Amino acid sequence: MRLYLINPSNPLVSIIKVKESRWNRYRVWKPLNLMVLAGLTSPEWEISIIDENLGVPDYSTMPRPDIVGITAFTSQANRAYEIATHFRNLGVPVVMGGIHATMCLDEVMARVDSVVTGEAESVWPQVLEDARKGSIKRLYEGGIADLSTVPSARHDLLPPTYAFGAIQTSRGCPLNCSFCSVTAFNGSLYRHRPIEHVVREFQLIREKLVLVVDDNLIGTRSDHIARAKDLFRAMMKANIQKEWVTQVTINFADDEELLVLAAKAGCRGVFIGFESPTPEGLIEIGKKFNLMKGRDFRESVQRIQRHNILVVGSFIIGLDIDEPGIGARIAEAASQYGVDSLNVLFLTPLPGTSLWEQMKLENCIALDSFPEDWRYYTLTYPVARYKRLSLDGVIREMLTCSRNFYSLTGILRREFSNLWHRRQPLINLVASLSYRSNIRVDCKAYAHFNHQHCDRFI
Ligand code: B12
Ligand code: SF4
Repeated sequence: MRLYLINPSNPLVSIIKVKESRWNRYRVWKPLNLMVLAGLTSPEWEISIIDENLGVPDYSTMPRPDIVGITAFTSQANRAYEIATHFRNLGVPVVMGGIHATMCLDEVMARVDSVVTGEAESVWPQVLEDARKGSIKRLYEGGIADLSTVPSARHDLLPPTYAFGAIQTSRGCPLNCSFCSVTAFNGSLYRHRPIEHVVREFQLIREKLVLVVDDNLIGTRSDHIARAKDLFRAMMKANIQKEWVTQVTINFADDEELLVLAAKAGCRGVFIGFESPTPEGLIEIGKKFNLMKGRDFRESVQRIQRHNILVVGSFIIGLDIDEPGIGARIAEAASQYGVDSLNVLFLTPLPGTSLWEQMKLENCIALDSFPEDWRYYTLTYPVARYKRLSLDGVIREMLTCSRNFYSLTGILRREFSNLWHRRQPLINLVASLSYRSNIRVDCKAYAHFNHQHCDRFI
């Protein structure tokens, strides 16, 4: 029995355009979801994981599979439907799962044979068993998984092309920020995998560099932090010898022992959502814990960096309170906080979030011809009518922000500081050059986008 697991490409996402910037190799990540599904699959299945981000194969020249499983973020949905149509025309049953299938069930149901909603651990073996018998059901509801049942992902099934391996240690988030789908999809309970499973899986990863995909590795409570410390101690004890990056909240900076252990366990970089440079912005999107009284962001960032851990700061443009000048303001705030890299995204209503409900109610969603328009839901295109910024205006703010932060003087200043403090100057330089070269790519893409869609934003 032959199973294809496919991660569709999204040609509009600049991070996958490896040919346009060779630094982008460091920004193409493994589809961990498909590797986990493969880990849940029994040995009688011959599995191929196809990541179209490495190149779209000619499926017609490949052996006919018995079933195809497709994953998709919202931005990949259109390509997912094209792949589904190809295989359904051959009479091969197609199953789709993941975040988009869960949030847009009716749309997906109409285009594939079977849908798996939620986390798949409890239902995937049954899907395959039904497929083997030729009696696949239209819907399987996975819900929220018991994380002790998450198998080691099949790290051996993808080529050694990627710069980073991938692993997950926890799921769920109680914070429910208005723009984020994690709480809606993975639930508000912070759950974690048994530490020994995580350590064992780390040892299966070939790559020296690893992305720990958790949304917030340290959780929100003191018992979560205690668990993170135990995990780091276990990783040290097992001598896993990996360098890894992950996502955390700024609270990471508040516990010196946590920072020491993380660094000793191999942590080399963290991605932190600052989201807005103003308290009003943070209140608007519900990111209240960034408002902790007396928090000095610069001091917090420096405390993390002192442990040789790079900090990537993420911000959003397009909030109701954002006015012309917000791009420069974000670049200035990011420089003032002292982050090593800056990642700025357009406020985007993703299906299933409270932002989606609100923007729909206020009739602010400009690109709403679905499924075609999903390809723009990459957070790198404006898809909504923003309160105080026109389409031209919001794009201008985005470009100003990137140009200011990634100016040559800005890069050199940060590089000099990293060299001085011996904080991974090479990784930081690669990231900065990658971001800088993407400005050119983005500029072209925005001009084309504006030309095609400006009338829909009026
Ligand atoms: C790692 C990650 C990335 C990596 C992706 C690596 C990859 N190729 O998978 C990178 C950095 C590239 C990335 C990029 C983006 N991401 Co991202 N990312 C994540 C993150 C943090 C973890 C995903 C993960 O690996 N989880 C671990 C696996 C095991 O869980 P899972 O994917 O949910 O899979 C389980 C189930 O969903 C299900 N399942 C999944 N697929 C399938 C398929 C079948 C057939 C079946 C049966 C089941 C099934 O089974 C799995 C096991 O239970 C999630 C947040 C999250 N917690 O999910 C955001 C998340 C998926 N990303 C998101 C977004 C918006 C993006 C971007 C569009 C924008 C951006 N700049 O961040 C880009 C888009 C890239 C693109 N190609 O279009 C959103 C997606 C929302 C949506 N509706 O689409 C999320 C949910 C975060 C959020 N803020 O809401 N991302
Ligand atoms: S943005 Fe981060 S903190 Fe907010 S709900 Fe999503 S995962 Fe949780």
